Amino acid sequence: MLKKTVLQKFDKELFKNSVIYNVKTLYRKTLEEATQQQIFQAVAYAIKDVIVDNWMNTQKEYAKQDPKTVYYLSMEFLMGRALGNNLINLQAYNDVAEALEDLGIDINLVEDQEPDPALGNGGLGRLAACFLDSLATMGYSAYGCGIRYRYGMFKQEIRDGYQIEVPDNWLADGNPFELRRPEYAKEVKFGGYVNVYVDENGRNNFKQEGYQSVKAIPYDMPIVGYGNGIVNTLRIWDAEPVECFQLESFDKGDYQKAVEQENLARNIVEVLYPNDNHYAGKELRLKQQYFFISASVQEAVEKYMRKHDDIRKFHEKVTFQLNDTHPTVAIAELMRILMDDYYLTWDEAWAVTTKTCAYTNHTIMAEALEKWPIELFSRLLPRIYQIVEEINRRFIAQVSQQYPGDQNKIAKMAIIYDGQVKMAHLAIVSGYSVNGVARLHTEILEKQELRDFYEMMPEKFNNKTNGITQRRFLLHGNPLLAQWVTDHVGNDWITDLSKISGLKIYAEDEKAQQEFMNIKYQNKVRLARYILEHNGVEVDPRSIFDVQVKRLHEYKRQLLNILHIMYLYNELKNNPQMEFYPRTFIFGAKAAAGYRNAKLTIKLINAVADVVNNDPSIGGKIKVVFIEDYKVSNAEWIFAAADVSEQISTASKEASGTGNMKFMLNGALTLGTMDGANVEIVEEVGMENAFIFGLSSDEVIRFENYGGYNPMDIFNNDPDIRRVLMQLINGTFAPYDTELFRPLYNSLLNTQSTSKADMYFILKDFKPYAEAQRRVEAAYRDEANWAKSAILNVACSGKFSSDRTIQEYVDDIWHLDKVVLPKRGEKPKAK
Ligand code: GPK
Repeated sequence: MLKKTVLQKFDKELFKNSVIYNVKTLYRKTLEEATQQQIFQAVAYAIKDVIVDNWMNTQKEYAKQDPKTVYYLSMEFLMGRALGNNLINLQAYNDVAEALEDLGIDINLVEDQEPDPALGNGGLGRLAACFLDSLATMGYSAYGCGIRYRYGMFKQEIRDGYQIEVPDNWLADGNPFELRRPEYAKEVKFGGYVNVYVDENGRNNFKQEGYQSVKAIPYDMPIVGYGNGIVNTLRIWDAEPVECFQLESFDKGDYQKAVEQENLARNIVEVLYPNDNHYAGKELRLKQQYFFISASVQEAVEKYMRKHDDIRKFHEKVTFQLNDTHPTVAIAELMRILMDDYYLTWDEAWAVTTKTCAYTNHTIMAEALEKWPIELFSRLLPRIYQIVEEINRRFIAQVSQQYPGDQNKIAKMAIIYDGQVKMAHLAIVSGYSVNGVARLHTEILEKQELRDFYEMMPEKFNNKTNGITQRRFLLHGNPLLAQWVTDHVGNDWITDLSKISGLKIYAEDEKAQQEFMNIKYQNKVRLARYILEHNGVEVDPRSIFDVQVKRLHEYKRQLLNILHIMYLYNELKNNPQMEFYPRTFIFGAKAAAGYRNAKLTIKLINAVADVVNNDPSIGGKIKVVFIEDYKVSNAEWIFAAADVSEQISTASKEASGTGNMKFMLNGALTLGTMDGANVEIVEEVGMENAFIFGLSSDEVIRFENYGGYNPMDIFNNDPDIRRVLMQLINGTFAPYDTELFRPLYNSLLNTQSTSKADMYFILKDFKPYAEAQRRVEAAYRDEANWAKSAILNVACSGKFSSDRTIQEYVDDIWHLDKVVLPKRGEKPKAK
């Protein structure tokens, strides 16, 4: 077993012995006999041993220093693989790679054995993961709190061009990094009714009775800070049935209840809902929300009370950040605990709660807003509902006072209205901070979506432009470029990305340009190999790699991209001699299982790929690749290999985007609309180093407010567009079923029962997009200038580190204390 910490000198022999020992005790095997998976487990346990030392030390130090702690409450943590990242943050990656090589083991193959922990859908869940990395690296006390889904985001297989969802049994081989903590189990109660009893002190006691309960068992995952010995905790909750009844004493009713409770426990953490930016209103989803929130809030309060005596000062040591509205029941749950368990008055409990909870909004898409029917909400969470009703009653009184006689204000702002509980309103009214995730997004919240709330409580509103961790998305994902950056500006960028601006002076340096393009080429070769292995498609690493990877959603407009590819293909067929720089269009995207147009778009991409990739008459100038099962682990390789970053959402719809930042960090040029954080990316790198096109968010919002536009005018007047659209319904890409893509055609041209024609302005932006794509091609032909722009993108990406984002959360919202660990063997300094 390892005895020293990796922060002290890495002991190679000790590590090798530890791996051999683990293979023996875990599997009764020698290294030669062990499978790849078993070697992965043995390596992971050897590293965990090191991490646990640091973990214990960190928690001991936190107990001593008692810093304020943030609980990042989130339904999703899209962590990605842990092993490589942990090694990076322990600053032990190269040493371990060497040690494994001594043993005849390739570290890449070992890393590749780990299933991606995919407890998230996309941007929102990955943001949570980046934030945890930054919090640990910057020395802030933090817990991530979430759900240990038995099945995470589904695995995607493509069969006959269609997406097939395959269950993600990520725990099949066990998760070596987690620790089960049964001593912190909590009971969570659902259903029943609330009775009021007056106790001996004359106080009202609210008791939930006739309920069903579930036992919540926490599993802890270590979150390793970079090079600082700090290890924070991601605490994810599993569900187990409560052991509840003695066999002799149960009658029929007890038996029924026991069975129901067991089913509840079995179902509740079974699977992640695979919806991104979409509210489905399922009862089980609300159960999941209350399940992990009740357990997390109970634990936060208990932990606080173990060391403090005055619950009225809870907010001085604890803050809850609500990652979207999904955890918003935390507000009422905290009120409940403060009043029912600690006997605070309403006003006392409210004073604490409103200084503890803060809310992040991640979207303005109407279909993503959580609005629970009263019937469902009150049946499942009767006590919580009472509390929300009272919050609502008091809030409405306040609105009436401030806007006398304005019924409309109440209709627009009430928390409970029209038979529904509006979770965003609850979060805004009951928290001390409301933030958007990019400047433009926050402005739209203030001026449009949340205007009434902004008017009434402007002091709560603030912007926190998203960020990403450079440790995973450059240092781990792109080791060649990371080394090159370090060679030019030193390695401070790893914990202070602003330092990467030192690269600017190399943008016009011919040698630097050549080195950069060479690294990009090698990364393209690496991705080409992956694509050949996984997709059986051969792509030319000398072509332009033009990439759109993100969840499939109509507002993200993958359809615009593929329609444009169809248009280019038509152009090439018309004129095979035309100037055309070879291009590889790469897509990666999962569609929500029930999202028809999204799934059909995947089929269209693959159908176009089939035709284009196999048409000898275009001489391989266009290749279209749909990468199966886009996930964090292959994303790291994809960003590293990209030349062009497609960020083409309908302006105003993408709250921020974070993939855009990962591409930029890896030296891809943005082809995008003025949406989300693209605005700030362009502000940093300069318009001349990006390709911007299309409607502005103001223009989009104006169209929306004044009845849209008529895509038929474009269809009638533009033969190129008309031809492409006709190809959706004339069998060009589906000769066996000419009606296959009719729904996509209809979405663009025919007003549907629930939506306008071309709601996302694809036809309106089509020609500007095609024109921007021509600029891309022209720019790429000038290799030196392209390299200059690419280097500048890397150099100007400093703002988009999640370290910067977290520091802003700390300064403006959380006010956490920075923790520095004393050097081992040193007495800690007095505070
Ligand atoms: C927003 F509302 C949601 C959601 O349900 N899921 C999700 O991933 C994303 N998001 C936004 O769509 C992105 O623009 C943003 O960068 C990301 O959240 C993180 O803030």
